Amino acid sequence: MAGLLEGKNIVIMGVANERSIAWGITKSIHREGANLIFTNRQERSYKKLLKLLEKHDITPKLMVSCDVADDNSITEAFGKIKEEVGVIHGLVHSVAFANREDLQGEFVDTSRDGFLLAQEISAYSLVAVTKAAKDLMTEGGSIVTQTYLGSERVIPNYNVMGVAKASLEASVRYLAEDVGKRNIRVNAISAGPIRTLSAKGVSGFNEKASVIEEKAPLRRSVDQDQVGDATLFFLSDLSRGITGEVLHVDSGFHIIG
Ligand code: NDP
Ligand code: N5H
Repeated sequence: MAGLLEGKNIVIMGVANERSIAWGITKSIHREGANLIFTNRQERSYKKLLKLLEKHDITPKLMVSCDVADDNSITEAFGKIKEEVGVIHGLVHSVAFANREDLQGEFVDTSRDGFLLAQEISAYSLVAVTKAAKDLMTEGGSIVTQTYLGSERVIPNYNVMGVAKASLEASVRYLAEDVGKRNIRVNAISAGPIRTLSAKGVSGFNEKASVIEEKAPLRRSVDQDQVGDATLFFLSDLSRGITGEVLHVDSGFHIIG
């Protein structure tokens, strides 16, 4: 039987290493026959990704550098993708950043610069890459981003990132309306805590992860493969009637009061 994404060209932004959520997504969509186009910011991530692809015997269609903080970098990256690949059918946005000092203590102490930086990299970047990607999605498409429950509730230490994720989720809805007429869908996955490079060293992670195992309906933590399969659903035709949605992949934790 043909894979769910056979012959589809999918751009994946945000693989830093084997623990990245974007790597879980890569494995799911590779399994279903997608052609993979990767973007990285740091050289270090690019090298890690090269090794990972080799280890898993995956041949990417293209790898380009892209810093979402820089409009020229986005234009160049999507220009190269257009040149080398032409049409794309999907985009995975798995990128966020905030200063470490803004991920502890009280939200009220967030600096102007820290607030704007979190918004720029973690929310505006989705707007900027959707603008660039939509012109390459001439056969329709699907865009999927990654969010966290801290957008809906006050979760200690998530602070500036919670406000950025609220902005990201609202952007998903506004973007969904804009690009819907081109048959492009925009959705988000709200994942439970997963130990990744980003999560490393931020206070409060262990506590949040253990609460899932105790309190979530499924009483187990979430992993990259589960997020990968849910993202695959959004990228595939199985979700063709869904846009502007935030889907929780969190063992059901968000329904518990
Ligand atoms: P990773 O650290 O593996 O991935 C974060 C990625 O963001 C890195 O690949 C990094 O690229 C990229 N990035 C940061 N700044 C920029 C930039 N300016 N331009 C381009 N890329 C950039 O962590 P995760 O996999 O955990 O994070 C992926 C997404 O999942 C994030 O949006 C995060 O908020 C979200 N999420 C994570 C959860 C978790 O528990 N881990 C839970 C819910 C949501 P580079 O390495 O090249 O710098
Ligand atoms: C309640 C929690 C725990 C506390 C908050 C964590 C927030 C993490 C998100 C941001 C994206 C982490 C971040 O920006 C770290 C950087 O300051 C430092 N790290 C880096 O620069 C590394 C090297 C690179 C690869 O990282 C990035 N981002 O570029 C939330 C957790 C329970 C769940 C969670 C961890 C959510 C989330 O959004 O990631």
